[in-house]
Amino acid sequence: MAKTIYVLNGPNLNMLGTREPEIYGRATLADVEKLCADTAACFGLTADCRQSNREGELIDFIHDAHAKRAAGIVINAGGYSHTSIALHDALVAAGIPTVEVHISNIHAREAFRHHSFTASAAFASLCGFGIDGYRLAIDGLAARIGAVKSGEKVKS
Ligand code: CA2
Repeated sequence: MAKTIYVLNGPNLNMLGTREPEIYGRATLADVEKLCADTAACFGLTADCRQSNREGELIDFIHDAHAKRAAGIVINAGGYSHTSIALHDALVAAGIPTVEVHISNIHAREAFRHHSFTASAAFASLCGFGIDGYRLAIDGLAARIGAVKSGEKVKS
């Protein structure tokens, strides 16, 4: 059976494509989720994409990923990235290879966005690539967990 990766998006990301296109672009969350599903499929992976505006529900998603033995997590915790020790703790406890994504370059924005609690629970972080960051994150996650692109040979 195909391995599953969880793609988790946090608060306000359901609003993508409706406001602040100069920062977040014009793609919608549905576009992001399709990009993730298509990219994951290239590696023979299934993407379980979820979004919540509630911190506790995002923690429940991480617990679910652990219970279901997910192969990886891609997370954009939105504003909670900068505030949530609870999300950090859930990711560490889950022990699942995780990549953090931010659509915008958080380091080129307000000082309160420069620190991310979720970053230190991830093996890699990407920011500033727009929604392409999700594709790059899945690419890197696939390499980390040994998922090979269909049609590509494993190097000996
Ligand atoms: O750059 C990112 O991906 C962020 O995680 C997005 C968060 C922000 O709080 C982080 O600092 C960086 C906010 C997401 C809000 O998304 C919206 C998009 C369009 C319209 C309204 C909100």
